[in-house]
Amino acid sequence: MSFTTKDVVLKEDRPKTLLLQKHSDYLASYGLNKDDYEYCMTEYLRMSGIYWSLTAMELMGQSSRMPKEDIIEFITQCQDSESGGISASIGHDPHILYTLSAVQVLAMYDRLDAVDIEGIVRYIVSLQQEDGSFYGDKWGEIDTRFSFCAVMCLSLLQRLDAIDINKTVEFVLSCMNFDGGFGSKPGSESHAGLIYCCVGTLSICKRMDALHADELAWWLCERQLPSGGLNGRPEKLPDLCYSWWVMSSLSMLNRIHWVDKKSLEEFILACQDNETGGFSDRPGDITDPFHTLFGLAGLSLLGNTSIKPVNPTYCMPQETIDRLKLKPQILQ
Ligand code: GRG
Ligand code: ZN
Repeated sequence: MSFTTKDVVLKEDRPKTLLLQKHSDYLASYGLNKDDYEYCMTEYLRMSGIYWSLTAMELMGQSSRMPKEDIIEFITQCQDSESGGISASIGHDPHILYTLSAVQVLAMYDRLDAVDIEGIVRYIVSLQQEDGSFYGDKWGEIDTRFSFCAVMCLSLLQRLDAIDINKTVEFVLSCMNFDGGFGSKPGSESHAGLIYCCVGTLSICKRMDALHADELAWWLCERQLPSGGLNGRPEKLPDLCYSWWVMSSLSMLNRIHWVDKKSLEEFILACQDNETGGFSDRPGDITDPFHTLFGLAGLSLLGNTSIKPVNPTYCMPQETIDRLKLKPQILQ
């Protein structure tokens, strides 16, 4: 029996420079044809799609190419007047994931006044449980992703005081594993995406001291594979989005230098499509706005100066976080 590492091999003819103009054109035209198959199939996550595209455009200094007034009008139509929550598309059920995406978009546009803020606060408060955890919506699934959405959303609204922060932190810490990582609920396997959510929650709640920083950063930097790319847990293939989930976590832990930045940058650049524009999960795959945001945001964390600085906790431009006077904690 042999133990082979699951990885990809970067081809010699891969993109090696950043194709900014192509990415801006790709995102500007995404969704212009409302009958497009892929656009129709992603209606159930439209609000997050808008957040991924707008944030990527902001980081490239190209957000004026997005239809601002249409987006704000769409968001107001997605707020449910009864619960106060926001849905992914008009007529869908509200969910904390899309409520967060909508608030992030409005915060970037400095237009939080466009929605009923008290309604959003009421919605998030209604989702917190006795043990400090959060439901994602009225159907009652619990996940540490939803704890992160709750605190990020309320902090952007300057209303963190509305929930029980001590219990929120206590629940997240009950999901910490022996390896220093976190899963989706107590006892669940460590996964880089959920580590980002839990570290992000502690960053916003200013409780980073509760982490086992060295063990956790060690587990995170072990996600790097020979191709330079990162996987989300052991024995898995690399995927560009982990350049965000892993690197943002290491950045909050102030240990970004624990990975080989140069080979990671090469992997990220290799995930660009030099014909269509945009980034994909792995070199040669089809591009999408989700991986396009995390490719650009990952490069920003690595110090690429042709992209604006991104905040590692919020995955939003640092200038927005500064304007809102938010100070998420970074380990010193
Ligand atoms: C503000 C950026 C931002 C996010 C909001 C929703 C959310 C908070 C975070 C999601 C974190 C998460 C769970 C990311 C993981 C996404 C992903 C690639 C899941 C795939 O998991 P598997 O098990 O794939 O299908 P692997 O890579 O393990 O094979
Ligand atoms: Zn991915």
